[in-house]
Amino acid sequence: MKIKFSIIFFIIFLGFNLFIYAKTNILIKQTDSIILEKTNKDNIISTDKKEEKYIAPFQKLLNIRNEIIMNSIAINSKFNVKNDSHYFANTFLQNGTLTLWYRKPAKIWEEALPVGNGRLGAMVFGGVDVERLQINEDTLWSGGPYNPINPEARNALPYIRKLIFDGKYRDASKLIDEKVIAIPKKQMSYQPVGDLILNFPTPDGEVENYQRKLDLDTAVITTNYTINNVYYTREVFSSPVDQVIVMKLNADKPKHINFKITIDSPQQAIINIENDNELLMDGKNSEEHNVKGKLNFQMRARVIPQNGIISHDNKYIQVRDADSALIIVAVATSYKNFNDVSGNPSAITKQQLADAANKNFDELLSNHIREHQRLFRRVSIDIGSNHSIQLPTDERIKNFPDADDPQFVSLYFQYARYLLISSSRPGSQPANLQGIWNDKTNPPWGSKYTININTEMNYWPAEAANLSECVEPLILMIKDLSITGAKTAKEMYNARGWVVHHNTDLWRATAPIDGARWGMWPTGGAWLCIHLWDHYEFTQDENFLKRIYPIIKGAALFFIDTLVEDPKTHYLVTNPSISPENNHPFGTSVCAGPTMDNQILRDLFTNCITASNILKADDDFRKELEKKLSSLAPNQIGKNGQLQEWLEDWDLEAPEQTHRHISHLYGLFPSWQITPDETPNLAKAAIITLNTRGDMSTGWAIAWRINCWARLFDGNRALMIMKHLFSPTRTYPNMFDAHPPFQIDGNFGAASAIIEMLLQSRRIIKENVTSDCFLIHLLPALPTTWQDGSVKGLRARGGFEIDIKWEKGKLNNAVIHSLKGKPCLIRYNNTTINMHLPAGKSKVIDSDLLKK
Ligand code: FUC
Repeated sequence: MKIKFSIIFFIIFLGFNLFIYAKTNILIKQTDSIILEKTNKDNIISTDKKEEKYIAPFQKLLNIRNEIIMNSIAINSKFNVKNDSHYFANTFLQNGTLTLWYRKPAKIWEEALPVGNGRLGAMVFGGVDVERLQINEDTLWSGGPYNPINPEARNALPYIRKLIFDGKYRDASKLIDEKVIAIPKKQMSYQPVGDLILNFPTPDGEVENYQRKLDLDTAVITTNYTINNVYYTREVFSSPVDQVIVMKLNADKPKHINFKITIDSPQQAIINIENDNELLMDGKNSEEHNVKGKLNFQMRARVIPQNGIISHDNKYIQVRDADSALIIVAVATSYKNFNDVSGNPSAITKQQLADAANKNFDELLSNHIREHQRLFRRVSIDIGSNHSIQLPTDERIKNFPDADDPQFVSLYFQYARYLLISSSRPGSQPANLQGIWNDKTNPPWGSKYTININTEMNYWPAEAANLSECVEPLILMIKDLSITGAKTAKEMYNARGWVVHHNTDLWRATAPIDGARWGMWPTGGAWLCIHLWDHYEFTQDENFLKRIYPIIKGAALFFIDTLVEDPKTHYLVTNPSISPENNHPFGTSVCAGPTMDNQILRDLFTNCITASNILKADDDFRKELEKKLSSLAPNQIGKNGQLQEWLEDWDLEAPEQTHRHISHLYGLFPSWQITPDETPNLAKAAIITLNTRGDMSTGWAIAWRINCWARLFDGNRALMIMKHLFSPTRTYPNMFDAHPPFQIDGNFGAASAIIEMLLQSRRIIKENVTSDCFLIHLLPALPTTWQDGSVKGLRARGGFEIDIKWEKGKLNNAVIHSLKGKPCLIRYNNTTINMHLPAGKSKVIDSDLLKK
C-alpha cells in the first residue's frame, strides 16, 4: 500500500515538474522569439556588438524572460528539484548569472541592495508593508574646510627623529601624540542623507512569489510579488545621466497602487511638502570634533501617480488607487570643492528634478541602462558554472566554502565592477571606505579615505577591469591633496613638495591623525601617486603623464627634503614613520625606514625618473633622484628566512605575528619589486612571511593575501583563501565585504585578485633600467578546479586589451589587441614570445604558437 502510494506520489511529482519545465520553456521561447523579432525589426544590436543601443521595450521583454526563469527556479527549489537540464542551465547562464536575488525583503542594512550613479546612492530594502530607500550623497560629510596642522610639530620633529635613532621609540611615540598629531585628532566623517519611506496598506491576502533582485547588467533593482492575483513590481535605479534616483511602482491591474510616502533623516533637517507632490528636506551638516558644519543640503522627491488620487498632510504624500507611480529623487549639497561650500543645493535639485520629470520612465530607464552598459559590458567572464547558480545569493554565500560554485567567483568579480561604476564616476568623489553607502552618522572609521591600504585597494582592479574612467575621482582627489599637502609639508616639515599621512576626508586634510601608532606615516601620498602612474601605464596617454608629472614630482620632492641618513646602516630613511599599524617589539609602531616606505619610495622615484625621461624634462632633478634611489635600503631577508618588515630584523619578536597589515608585502603586490622569476629568494621570503601572517584575517586583509598568492603563481592557495572571504563571516548577504563591519575594499581587492589569477602585466625593468616593453602573463595562477573558461576585455599595462580562453586547465587561445602599438612579451607557463603590433591591430595566439 505504502509503496503504491509512493509510486503514485512520485509520478504526480514528476508530472508536475515536467509541466513546469515545459511551461517555462514555452514561455521562454515565446519571449525569446518576440525579443528576436524586435531585435531584427528595430536593429537594436549593431553587428559589431559595440555600444548596443538599448531601448526600454526590449529591456522589458528581457525582464519578463528573467522573471519566468526566476519564478520557475523558485518553484523548483521549493520542491527541492535540481534542474540540471542543459537548456535550462544555458538560458539561465545568459540571463541570471549577473543577478543577486533573494526570496525575502531585507531585514537589516547588510541585506539591502545598492544602487548608485557615482554620486547619489541608495540601499533598497524591498519590504512589502514598508519600503525603505536609505539615501546617500557623496559630498555630505560633517564639518567644513579646516586646517588641522599641529603648530608644535615643526619644532618637535628634529627631537623626535633623534629619539628614534637612539632607540627611544616609546618616548618618541609619546611626543608625537602630544606635539605632532593633528588638531583635532580625528577627521570628519561621511554622513547619510536620510530615508525615503513608503508605507503600503496591509496586504489583503497572502504575499506570493516574492522576489527581489539586482541585475548587474542593467543596474536596476526589482522587487516583485503577487497578492490576490495582482502582480506588483517596483524598479529602482540611480541614473548617471539624469542624476536622480528613480522608482517606479506598478501593478498588472489598474487602480492597485496605494501608498503613503515620507522622508526620515538623522540630520538636522526640516521636512516640507511643496507643489502638492514634492517632499522636500532642507538640512545642515553636523559639527564634528569642534569643526563647524558648513554645508547645506537638500533632498527633493517628486511623486507622479498615473491616474488615482494624490493628497498630502504636512509630512506624508498619499497616493490612492493609481495604476502606477513614478518617484524621482534629487539630492545636492553646497559643496563645490575642499575650500568652497558656496553651492546652491536648492537650485540644483530643482533643475535636476525638472529635467528628469520632463522624460517618461522608459526614457529615464533607457538613458540609465545605456550609460551603465557602456562601462559594464566591456568585460565578460566565465569560469564555469553548475546547479548552484539556481540558488538565491544568500544561500550561495552560505554554501561557498564547501560547495564548488565557480560562477559565484564570476558574479563577485562583476559585482565589484558594478560597485566601482556605482560609487566612482567622473564628477563624483572617489569611493570611500564604504563606497557611497552608509546609514550611520558615526560610521566605522568615519567611512573616510584610509590611505595606508584601503583607498588604494578600492582602485586595484579599476584599470585592468577596463574601468579607467572610474579612476578619475581618485586622480582629482590626489590633485587636491597635492595642494593641501603642500601646506602640511611646509608648516610641519619645512619641506618642499607635498605630504599626506594615513587618512584623508572630504576636506582633504593631510596631517597625521588618531595617534602615533596609526597616523605617523608620511608615505600615504606617495602610495596614491602609484595609481597616477598606473593610469598612465594602462592608457599610455602622454598628455595625461604631462598633467600628473608635477604631482608625482611634488611627492618625490617632499622625500628629497625629509629623508635622513640612518646612523647605523647609512641608508636614507623616513623618520619618523611606522610600518602601518603594526607594533614592533619596543611598545609602539614608531620607527625609521620601515620596509614598506623604502619600497613605495623606490617605485615613486623610479616612476618619476621614467616620466622625466619620457617627457624629456628635468635632467637635474632626475639625476638627484637617481642618487637618492640608490641610497634607499634594499628588501632584506631576516633570521627566519622571512621578508623583513623593518630596517632591523625585529619580526620574530613583534607582538602580533598574524597582524592583518602585510605592509612589507607591498613589494610583492601591488608592486613588482618581488617576483618569483626575477627575485626568487625574496619571493621565498615573502612566502614565509605570508605563512606566518596566516590566511584568515579581516576582509580586506584576506583580499591582499589572495593577490599575493596570485603573484606567487599559486592559484590553488589563492582559491583556498578566497573560500574564507566568500563565506558568511566575510561576505554579507548583499555581497558587501565584511571587515567586519562592512568595508568595500575587500570587494575590490578580491576582484583584483581574480584578475591577477588570470592575467598579470608589467613594464619590464632590468637591473634598474626601465624599458618600453611590457610583459603580459596569461593564466599565471589558474586554480586546478577552474578547468574551462574565458575572460574578455581585460586591460593590460602598455595599452592592450586581452581575451583569454582556456580548456581542461590549459590555454586554448588569447586575443591580444594593441591600443598604442607598444612592444610586448607574451608569456604562458615557461614560454615567452615577442610581439609588436601596430596600434589598433589584434592577434590571436593559440597554445601551439606558445609551444614553439
Ligand atoms: C586601517 C585598518 C583597519 C581598517 C581601517 C579603516 O586602519 O587597519 O583594519 O580597515 O583602516
